Amino acid sequence: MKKLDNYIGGEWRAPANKKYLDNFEPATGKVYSQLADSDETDLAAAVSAAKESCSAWSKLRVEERVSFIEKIASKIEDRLDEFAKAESIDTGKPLSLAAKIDIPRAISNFRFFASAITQFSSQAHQTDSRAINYTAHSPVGIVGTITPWNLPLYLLSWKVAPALAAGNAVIAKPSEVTPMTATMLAEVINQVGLPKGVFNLIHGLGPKVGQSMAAHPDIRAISFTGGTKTGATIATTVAPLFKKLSLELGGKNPTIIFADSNYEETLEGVIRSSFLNQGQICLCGSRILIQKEIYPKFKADLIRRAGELKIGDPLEKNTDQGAIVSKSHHQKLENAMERAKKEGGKVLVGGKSVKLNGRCQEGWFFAPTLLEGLSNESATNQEEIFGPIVSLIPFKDDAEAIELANATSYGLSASLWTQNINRAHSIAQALQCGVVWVNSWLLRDLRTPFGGMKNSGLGREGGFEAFKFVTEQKNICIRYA
Ligand code: TXE
Repeated sequence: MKKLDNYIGGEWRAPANKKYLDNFEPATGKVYSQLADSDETDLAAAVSAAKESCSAWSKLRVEERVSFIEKIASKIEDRLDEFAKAESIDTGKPLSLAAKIDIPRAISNFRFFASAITQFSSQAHQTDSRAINYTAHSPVGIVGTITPWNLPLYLLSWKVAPALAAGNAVIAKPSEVTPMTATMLAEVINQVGLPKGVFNLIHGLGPKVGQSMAAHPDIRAISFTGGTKTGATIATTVAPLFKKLSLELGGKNPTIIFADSNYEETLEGVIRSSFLNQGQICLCGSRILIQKEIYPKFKADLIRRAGELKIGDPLEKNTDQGAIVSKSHHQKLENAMERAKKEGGKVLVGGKSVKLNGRCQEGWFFAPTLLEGLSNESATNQEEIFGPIVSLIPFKDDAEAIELANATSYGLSASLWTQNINRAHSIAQALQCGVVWVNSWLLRDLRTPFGGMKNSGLGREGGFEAFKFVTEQKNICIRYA
């Protein structure tokens, strides 16, 4: 069975304790590889390798760093099919999705940040006619990335690329549930000859080696994407160390549909924003707010479309819905369904696990589910479920839509469907969240700031925001006579 080791100081290293964790294929429920169950000894080795390398890396000319990062992008592109298959097997997501979105977006993350760093400039401020100030940006040193299982390579590359481009060394800890493409990224990095110690990969459990990363005083910035509870634990550990922290956490995002929207476009957009990647994307809309005039018709069409989604082997071409990432997450979805029913929710379609035949008979599948009849205050409509379970809620007018949309402790994203431009602007301004899509969803421009408000996170990544996060700013004031 394939063993996934750590990549430290340019070498593949078994964990010091020689312990490994099982890695499951969600579509079959079977163990298919093992990953290092690292602890603080492995982390100490990674920190020491990163420390040795970071000064020389930061002093390279920008074009030299850029050239390495571009090579990483090209090598992933050369192996796109292999990466996509690995991502699909590891996560349970349809192969077609990994091939169309996850891996191409990871490649463009590396390309984008390689190009963006050449445009990153400092500010200068003239003080009357007495002095000039300029702001210098220097890399923080070692950046730790802790990433989740839903978009493994995509989110890892989103953090690693800007950190490397800005001259930092990186210690990356991918989710223990999906370690495969991070290992392949380390292979690629090894092939392109990135100086040893600049990129280090540590596998293992969050509360163990992830926690040690948060607590390590020499890792000066932590970029985390994952659950809100985990984010709070990390924030508590990091606070007295005054390290930089970026938290991209969960959401309970509203999808707001007005009677004046383009009906067919909206229907397809909402099916996508509800169920893409089995609803396991922090940006998925899980509260579907529908204006009363079109509620009965839109509901009927959503039921029809959700029922048409093909649940199947992720490796098959025509599969729309693959497997749920882990047994424990699958159980969490079943528990969420029980709770929804107890709260008085009516199941319109789905609502249960699905058994497949053949290769996938032991896999963890769940039907795309639409619920109605739950108040916005119910736990189902307030707590992140992170799966293919969404709830329909009718609303009367703009004011009620805004009130319902904002009545949650989260504030990550929203999507808004209307053809009235005034309404689009005024509602977008009133929504309490970091990202608003109008007549679209998951349309991305890598230059834009990304992150959430309220319990959805802290700080922004994306574009120059990412560079500001992985660098320290210093103002230099020069007085002249
Ligand atoms: O994520 P965790 P889990 C949400 C979603 C899901 C819930 C829990 O609602 O049901 O979170 O999922 C590492 N110190 N999202 O438990 O634990 C862990 O090893 C340091 C939303 O799988 O947050 C992994 O690498 N690190 C989400 C990463 O944190 C720790 C994506 C994320 O795992 C740690 C995933 C600790 N104490 C889940 N504990 C999104 N925002 O996209 C765990 N980790």
